[in-house]
Amino acid sequence: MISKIASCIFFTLFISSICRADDGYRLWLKYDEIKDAVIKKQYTGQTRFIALSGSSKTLEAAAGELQIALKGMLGVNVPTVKKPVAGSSGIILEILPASNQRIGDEGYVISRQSGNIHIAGKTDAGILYGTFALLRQMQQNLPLTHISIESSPKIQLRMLNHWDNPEGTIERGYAGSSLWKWYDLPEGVDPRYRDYARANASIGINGTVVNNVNASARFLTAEYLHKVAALANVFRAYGIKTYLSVYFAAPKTLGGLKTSDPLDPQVQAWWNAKVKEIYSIIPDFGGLLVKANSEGEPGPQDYGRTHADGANMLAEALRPYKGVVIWRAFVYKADPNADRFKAAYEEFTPLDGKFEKNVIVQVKNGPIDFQPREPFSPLFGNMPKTPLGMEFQITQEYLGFATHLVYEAPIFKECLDSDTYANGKGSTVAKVVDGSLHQYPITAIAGVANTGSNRNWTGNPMAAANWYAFGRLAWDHTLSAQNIAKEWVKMTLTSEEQSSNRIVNLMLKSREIYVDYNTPLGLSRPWSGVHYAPEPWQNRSSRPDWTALYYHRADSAGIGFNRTITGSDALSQYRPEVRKQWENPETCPLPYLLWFHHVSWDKKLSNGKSLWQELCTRFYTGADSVKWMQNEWSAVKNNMDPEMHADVAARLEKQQREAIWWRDAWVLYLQSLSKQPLPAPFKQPEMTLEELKQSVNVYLMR
Ligand code: BDP
Repeated sequence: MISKIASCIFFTLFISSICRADDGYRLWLKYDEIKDAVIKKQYTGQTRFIALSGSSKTLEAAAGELQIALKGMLGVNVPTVKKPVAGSSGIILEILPASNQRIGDEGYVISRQSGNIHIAGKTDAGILYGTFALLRQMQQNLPLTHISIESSPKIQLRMLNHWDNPEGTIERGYAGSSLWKWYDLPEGVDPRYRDYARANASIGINGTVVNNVNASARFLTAEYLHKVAALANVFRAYGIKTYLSVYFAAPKTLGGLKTSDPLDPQVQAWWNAKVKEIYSIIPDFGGLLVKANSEGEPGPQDYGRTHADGANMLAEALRPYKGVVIWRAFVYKADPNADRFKAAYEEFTPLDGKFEKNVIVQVKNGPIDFQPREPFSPLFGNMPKTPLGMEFQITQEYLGFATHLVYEAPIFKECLDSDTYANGKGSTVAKVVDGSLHQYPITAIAGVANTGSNRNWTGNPMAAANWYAFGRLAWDHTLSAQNIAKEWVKMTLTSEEQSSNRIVNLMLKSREIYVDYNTPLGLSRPWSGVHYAPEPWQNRSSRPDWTALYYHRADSAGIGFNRTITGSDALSQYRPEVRKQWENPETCPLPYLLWFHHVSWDKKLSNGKSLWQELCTRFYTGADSVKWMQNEWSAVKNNMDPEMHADVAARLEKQQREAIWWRDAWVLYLQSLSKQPLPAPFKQPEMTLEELKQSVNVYLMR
């Protein structure tokens, strides 16, 4: 059934991986032999065959996955058959009638009937997702005897966005170079692409944008479209559609036209022809992602047109093929007097209802830029007539790259669970994004990928949990950060209960610890540069809004950005109920305080400490907590793979040093403004501010 050659390569790669120490390549799809003899015996008796009546690449992928998994976990070769074997128990993959109301098109039902395990879906993709759901149960050694699971994704388009460039680099990528070997493609198809697709399918991701939003027009050439098609040919069987980011000025640069004005008939004709060409090469192409009039990228405003004009032109071209336009709302102008926080709302809310039906506006979770903590973007809840998609960042641009351990599910959840009050209490961001609040006809969620060519995919093995968590939440945003971490740890690191609990706890605390030493109390740091080293003093840049000062506004009086009515009034972009939570500095929750208020150093906070004392406390306890993380990690050493353990331990050691670096940079710099001593029991940093600045300069020089 399964193409022999493909399964052979697949299998060889897989087995050779199993035989070595754990290098992380298998991610959460390890399928190691089950140690518990009772469970193993039970599972073996319950999975003697895999019955599938139909045939398709996707069903073959599902059956193939089961075979590999069962071989790994149980040590048996399970045959695929056309009909259930009488008198024996096995797994039956089956299609449900389209009329079935209980589940969505990609949903699945797993049930036990007459001794067999049925995995049913309305589509082959649904069956594939059900297959991975069953394997997730088995990898956690959960009993199958009364298994009964029904699940459908809450969001339609669940995508990864790769910021990968044609020359193989990745913008904000920290795990090696691009997975896509553009030079070898389309003839050379790395078997790794299939493993990428398997990993994504296992968590329900059904779309991938393969190139950077700062897009090269090269991707629209026939040469590159054929390369992309070769990737799409691999992804298809796993239910994944392929998308491209486009360069808005391509009609000029590539097409030789005099303009890229979206209202120009020649430009429209150029895009129509280009889209037609794309679909002739990739028949199930998903659509186009666009970053326009943002950070120097061209766009419709270059011709006095609106974002809607630009998006609608592409939507027209894609409509005959049922393709979508995903238009990003990440826009802001280089105006030192404006508040970047307000820009996306100001530009996009007037356009609500003006977009074609196959356009989704993709909004970053926060109003600024993937900070360690941001309030939710005020666009959510304020565009009822325009489908808004969520954009999260999985890659750790502001979260310590592949060095710092930050489990991101709490970041994603914090945003999704925020209440916009758009239709009264309970109008969460999640309900905006899943379409239930405004009855959006299309729904989407994207994560900026953290994958790269490193053997373990994500650089830091712990960062794979973020890829995993993104996918699981994209499928079902009601899952908890804790349960997702539990699943991932059990499948990836250790099944030993105590160690697993310890790691989950460490993961759940990691984000708050990072925030404490990096950007406590609502500080942010999207200043220019590599976004790694501390530079709170940075006051010069090619753009005034790319300085540190622009964001933290620290001076001799205090620190923080006044976004109340006496300041930029960004708070007015939220509903009154939301505004009320944040507009009063006396009652504003501390995690958001400096997002909305300029607070004096001596100001007494709700916990009785002065702002200065509280800031210092956060910086110091945050940095100290990394030592706690190290200790926790040491404690699990004997219950997991030694190589992987050592890898993470080394990263934590560096994180510990760098947490102190961040702490000291902030403390020394802010002290030069607050002119206050450090509160007891904290000790003055060893370096002077000048020495610290020098260490950052050296870092940036490399
Ligand atoms: C910022 C990144 C930049 C991206 C931009 C974007 O620093 O590299 O191009 O976002 O999302 O976070 O377009």
